Amino acid sequence: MENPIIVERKERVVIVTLNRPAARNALNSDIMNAVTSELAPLDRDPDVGCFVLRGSDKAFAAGADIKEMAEKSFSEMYSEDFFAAWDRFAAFRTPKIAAVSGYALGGGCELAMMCDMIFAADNAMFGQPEIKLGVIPGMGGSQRLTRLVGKSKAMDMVLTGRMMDAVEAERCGLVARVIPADQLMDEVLKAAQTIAGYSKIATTAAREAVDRALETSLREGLLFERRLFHSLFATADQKEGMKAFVEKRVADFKGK
Ligand code: CO8
Repeated sequence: MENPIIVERKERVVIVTLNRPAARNALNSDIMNAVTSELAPLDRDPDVGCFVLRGSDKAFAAGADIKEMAEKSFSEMYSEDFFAAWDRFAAFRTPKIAAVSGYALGGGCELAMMCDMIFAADNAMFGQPEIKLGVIPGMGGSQRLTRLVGKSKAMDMVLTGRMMDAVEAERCGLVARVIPADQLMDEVLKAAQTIAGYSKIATTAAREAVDRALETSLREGLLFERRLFHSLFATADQKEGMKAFVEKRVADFKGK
């Protein structure tokens, strides 16, 4: 059996490729277990500064594997807490970029939204088509999509099940950048290497602070940010970063 994912390391960047192209990278339990278990030790590795998650040219992922789910009963879904393990991927602390080419539908769109940002090829298509299957989004689509694009657009996507292209996705805030398909990985890797070159303590704190904005009030969020900012003055990387600026040289961060 082919490995459900391919994990490669380029210096401080880890590239994870979903590897079921013939099934449009439909997300089955094998993929979920491979992603969560293989990335867990890398998430803790101080020498890994960024994850990149990608699919094939045709499909980032066409959703949860409908064939795997179709015959399950409520008690099976509930007792195994079906697909809850993806929460572990969302909780990884290493910055993660989704590189989306082709379809990102249902659980595929939701998996992309679990990443810190989405870079989309100009052929990317996003959607939450679960309604067509008699169900609703189940991996965060009703929650993360609403926070990213607002209620009206989220309702449009979730209730009609239509797809949106990369331009619309960028316009409404789902996607950070749209890139010509043949340049997608170059640009994603450039951004990933930039992020991975910074202090991992600072990048971890930065994403925690941004994520907090979606969870809390402005007053609490501002206090959380300020306290995190203060706490970074306990790190050697803060000293190095500011010293390097004053000395007009490139900082050499150690993640300490
Ligand atoms: N599941 C299983 N198999 C799939 C899936 C899928 N989601 N998507 C595609 N495939 C398979 C097809 O069955 C086909 O298999 P085969 O070759 O054996 O017939 C193969 O992939 C190629 O598919 P197509 O021939 O359809 O390829 P096209 O390029 O013509 O079309 C599409 C690609 C548009 C992506 C089309 O395949 C499609 O619409 N797929 C289904 C999309 C969808 O409905 N996704 C939502 C799934 S439900 C979901 O994601 C819920 C997530 C929450 C779960 C959490 C629970 C708690």
